[in-house]
Amino acid sequence: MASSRILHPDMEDTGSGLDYGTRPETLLGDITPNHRFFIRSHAPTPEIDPGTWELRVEGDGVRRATSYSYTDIRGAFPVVSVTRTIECAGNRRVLFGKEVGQDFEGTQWGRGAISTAEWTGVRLRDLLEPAGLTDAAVEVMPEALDAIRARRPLPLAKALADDTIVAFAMNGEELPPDHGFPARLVVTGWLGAASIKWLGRIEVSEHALHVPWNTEDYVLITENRDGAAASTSVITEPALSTLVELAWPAHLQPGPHVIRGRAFAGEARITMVETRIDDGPWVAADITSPGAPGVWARWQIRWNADPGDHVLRVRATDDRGRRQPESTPPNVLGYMHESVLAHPITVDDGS
Ligand SMILES: Nc1nc2c(c(=O)[nH]1)N[C@H]1C(S)=C(S)[C@@H](COP(=O)(O)O)O[C@H]1N2
Ligand SMILES: [Mo]
Repeated sequence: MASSRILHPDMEDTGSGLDYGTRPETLLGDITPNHRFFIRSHAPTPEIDPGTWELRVEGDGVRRATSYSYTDIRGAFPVVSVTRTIECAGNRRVLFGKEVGQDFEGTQWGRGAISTAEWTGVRLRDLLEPAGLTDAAVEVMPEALDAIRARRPLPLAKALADDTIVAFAMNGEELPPDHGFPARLVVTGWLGAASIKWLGRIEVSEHALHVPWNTEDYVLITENRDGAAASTSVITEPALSTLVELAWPAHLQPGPHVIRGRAFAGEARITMVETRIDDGPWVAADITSPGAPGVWARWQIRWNADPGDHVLRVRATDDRGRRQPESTPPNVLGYMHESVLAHPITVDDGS
């Protein structure tokens, strides 16, 4: 639906025709404005009439199939607003490929598949409750109205969490078509693929559900040396990561600078961010907004830049004691890149 696309022209174009990244150097506040929030869509944005739209809750895990109109979603349940970061599991795939000397298929993301919004909507559990969960219900699967019927199950506990919401607004505006109008799921601290857009149906199941997005896509597949699949695991949380709010590569004038960035730890909390310039020591950055589980933290450093070519490395630590590693073991689909990045910065000679 190109007519309603609100995308800023400076977005990172991945070349897929559907997917656009947020340029880190354009970030200003905690929130990513709607027109710069990254877009990851596997099929074109469906045109949905809110007047006839309905959201069905059904499956063997509920006692009564139930259906809600757009008016019900907007007006019949307590409304909550939560600020949450969404990151695609494939973020940094191009940089991952360079690290391991491999071309990964899939959306060619640089650093742009991560953004943060204040989402407003209703709790998923408030929509499930009137349908009457059975004692044996184990999974809840949101399903989309797009051409691929995008869907991915959540364990019951995550579906019932306080901050798992069906959002109808984003940063104080009606949800834009590309981000899931009329309603999308927002799942805190999990990979973007859990946050299904253009909701049409929610299946509650008494058994585990197997769909493309937890069997073929959004799974970590590792291979033996002979190319045979060695293991497959379903991705839930995204990688521990940081980004620098500069272009890649960056060009700066010599002299004092404040370099800013973000760090994200999925369901965990960032506790420390360290930076290192060239072969210098690791130095703790100032954490200027502490983030929270599901929300990126912000950090900054002062740097007096000398002319020449430099490399800025940044690594985050979270409250589970994880720290970003120097390298990431490859997986077939190039997900979950978590290595410390060597950000190239050229400082002009000032003449
Ligand atoms: N219906 C539907 N929901 C979807 C997708 C999709 O293609 N179709 N993409 C998922 C993926 S992989 C990501 S990373 C997020 C991206 O959300 P955004 O486009 O609002 O940034 O949406 C998720 N929800
Ligand atoms: Mo994604």
